[in-house]
Amino acid sequence: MTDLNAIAQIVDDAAFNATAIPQLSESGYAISLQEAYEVQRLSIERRFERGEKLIGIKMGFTSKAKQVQMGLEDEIWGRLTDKMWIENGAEIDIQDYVHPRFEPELAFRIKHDINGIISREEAFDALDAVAPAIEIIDSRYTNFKFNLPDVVADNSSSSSLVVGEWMDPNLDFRDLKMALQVNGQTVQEGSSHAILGDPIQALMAGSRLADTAGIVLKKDFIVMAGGATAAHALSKGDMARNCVEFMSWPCFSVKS
Ligand code: OOG
Ligand code: MG
Repeated sequence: MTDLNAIAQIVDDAAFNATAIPQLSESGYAISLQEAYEVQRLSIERRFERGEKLIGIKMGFTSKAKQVQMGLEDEIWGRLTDKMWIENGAEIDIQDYVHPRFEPELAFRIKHDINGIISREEAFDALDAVAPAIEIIDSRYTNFKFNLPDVVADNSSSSSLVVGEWMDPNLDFRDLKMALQVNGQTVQEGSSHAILGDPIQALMAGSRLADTAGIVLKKDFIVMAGGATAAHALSKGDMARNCVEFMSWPCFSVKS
């Protein structure tokens, strides 16, 4: 029997110490996708024991651009904790990460509890606000390479999030231009349309998938919709931002 607790400790230690580990699938820990989600749960339990709190969930591989970049097609999700929150405009230290990348996203803030399969109307009904956002992902696996169970066990590469100004959820956010910039230069361009054709679908998918782990999306939880473009690697001294049409431009810098 595979000891899922032991694997949870391996991925959690790697994230905590920002050290790369070999892929589980290549180090004798061949686990199923279902087991990988259990490893994810157990690894986040360890964070809770250190005092972290659940603040929401993130969706992954909700755009073709991300699927193509990583060579994986299935939607995945991960858990977000308060320690992952980076204030808009703040500075991060690359030493706290293995090999961080950033990607342009939208964030949703939940108004009232939702769980399981919900309609588009129910999703909008439960939507308190929408904001432009950046996800900083950081796979704990060497060379940022993994298969589906590997990445899911590693909390779907969740690392940090930066959220811009919260806006009225009635704003039409189906097709907003997004541009990732580093030091004023555009490095990725896309549209929110890339996120499942309509980003509200990411909230619906999040509600459905979180329910498989018994998680209710509660008031004030955040749901990250997934990257609209491929992710871009960060280096010391970078000033990174996500320029979203009709929205504020969340940003952060990387300490030199
Ligand atoms: C997995 C996480 C994917 C997204 O927005 O698609 C993700 C990865 O690419 O490392 O966060
Ligand atoms: Mg993401």
